Amino acid sequence: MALLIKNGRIITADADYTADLLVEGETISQIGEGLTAPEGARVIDASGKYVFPGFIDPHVHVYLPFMGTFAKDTHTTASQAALIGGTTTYIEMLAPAQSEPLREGWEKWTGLSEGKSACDYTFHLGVTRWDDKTETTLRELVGQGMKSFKVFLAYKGAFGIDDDVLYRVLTLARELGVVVTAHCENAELVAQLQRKLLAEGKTGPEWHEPSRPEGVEAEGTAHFAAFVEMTGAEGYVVHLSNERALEAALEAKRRGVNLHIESVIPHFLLDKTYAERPGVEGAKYVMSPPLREKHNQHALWTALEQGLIDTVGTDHCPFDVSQKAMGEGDFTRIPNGIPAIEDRVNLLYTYGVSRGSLSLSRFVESASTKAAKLFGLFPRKGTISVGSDADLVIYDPGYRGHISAATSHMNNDYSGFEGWEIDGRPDVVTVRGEVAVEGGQFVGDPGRGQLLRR
Ligand code: DUC
Ligand code: ZN
Ligand code: ZN
Ligand code: ZN
Repeated sequence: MALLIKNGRIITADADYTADLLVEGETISQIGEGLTAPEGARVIDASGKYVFPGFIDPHVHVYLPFMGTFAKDTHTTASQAALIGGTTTYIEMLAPAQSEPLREGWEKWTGLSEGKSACDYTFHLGVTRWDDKTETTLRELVGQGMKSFKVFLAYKGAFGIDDDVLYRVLTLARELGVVVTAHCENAELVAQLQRKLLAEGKTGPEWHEPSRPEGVEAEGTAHFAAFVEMTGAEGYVVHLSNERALEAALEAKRRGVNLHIESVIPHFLLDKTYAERPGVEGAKYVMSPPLREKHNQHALWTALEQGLIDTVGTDHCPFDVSQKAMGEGDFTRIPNGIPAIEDRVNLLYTYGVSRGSLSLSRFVESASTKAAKLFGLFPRKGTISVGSDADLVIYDPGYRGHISAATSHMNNDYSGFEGWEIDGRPDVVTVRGEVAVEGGQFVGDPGRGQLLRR
């Protein structure tokens, strides 16, 4: 069925105007004033609302075995929560255990997602070990359209790789023309500091941040940047959390290193005092890199508005309260992560655009367009133009509400943003031309999402 969206204020990374949009099939067929609806078309009046391109979350974990347990979402729950929050595409980190060859990981991750997601999705290929088949598998999967890699410099003995593997991955990526995304914390420093703190009897969640301080991330960032520079590859720092790491990345960029920067919504809004709450209340806020001192938030918002930070993701990673409690008496055993896939867009809009620290164009660019450009989805995704997929968010800036685990659609029993106000929300969300969300409710086809080959 065709869809005519009338009188919306259309916002893209480089335009802001009021017009009608005609959607036929899965794509946008016309944009203009006074468009008439073809017979049988559904007409939606978007007066007083924004029309944004579907938002893209470049960094989520849906299936994640971690510290002997598993993140709680399935693609069914994560994708519906994403859509309700305005995210129409997400990129999951495919992160095999080190005991698992990449091919097995690929089969596991695709098996868990196929036919389960309501929105479109794709993967960053996590390289967690290098065996005699890794290179062949990477070449094959890149050939099938999986054009980005993920490496962890942190997590010694789990996902983390050493410099030899880092060099190989970047060299191959350079040859194949794919971006390497990296979790940049120095694994050895983290392991040593964890050991020292535990030996001193410092076992609560408040010691998570001191076990991986800003300098550990700054070192990891500079380290990754040096490898990107020496190999001539294209790098992307994920979840950059603080001013020192930002300075390290910007310094590399000034030298001409081909590096992009992502920060994630918890680091813009939450500071380390949340993780200093006693017991499991603090454990809820344990993620890596950790929540930082508050002054870093100002640096992130400023860099975001200036375009120095490229993208805003979530690092969505839902562990519930009982899983968080596994780390009682040893903060190194708290599963890392904060769920946010549903809330990223509303939080960025509210505390960025609505409260005055982010322009509408930067909002759209950092939460949608730039990820599409970096990861080979543009202009199919990430913009509103004739021929683009009709992934659209009709956003109501007049809505007032607040975030709560009780009303969330993510499979979790707490929210890191419990009680936070939101100044807007998606009213209607479409995925490739079909309405998936109306009035805050999922009304779409639960299995319609496609694996995007790029
Ligand atoms: N950080 C998290 O907080 N969770 C999953 C992995 C990561 O790097
Ligand atoms: Zn990470
Ligand atoms: Zn180093
Ligand atoms: Zn992550």
